[in-house]
Amino acid sequence: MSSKESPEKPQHEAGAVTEAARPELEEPKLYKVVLLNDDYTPMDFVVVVLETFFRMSKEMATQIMLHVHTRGKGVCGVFSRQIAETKVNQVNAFSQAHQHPLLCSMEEA
Ligand code: TYC
Repeated sequence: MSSKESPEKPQHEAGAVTEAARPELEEPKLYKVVLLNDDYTPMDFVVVVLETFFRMSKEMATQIMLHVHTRGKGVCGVFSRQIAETKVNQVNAFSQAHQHPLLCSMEEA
């Protein structure tokens, strides 16, 4: 494509007006960031993780923590791949630094 052309710009050629072919762009995939239950991480620590890394209120963080505690896992949020990877790495590093076995992972949404 020359510097003057763009996919949105109609092409004028010998009186004909045509739309340039515009390749379809795929929607970027989304990923659920998931927290897993374990028997050792203190409930208060999980609430702090949800408040700190997922910007939840204490009330919402407590609800999600109790959901994970009773059901085994729960969704903390849905993000693009890069943001989801960053959240997972931040949470797991924070848990390790505090010597808790809390695990965070991601799944295609
Ligand atoms: N099951 C933990 C306890 O009884 C609390 C907990 C909740 C741990 C959620 C992890 O993702 C988790 N102390």
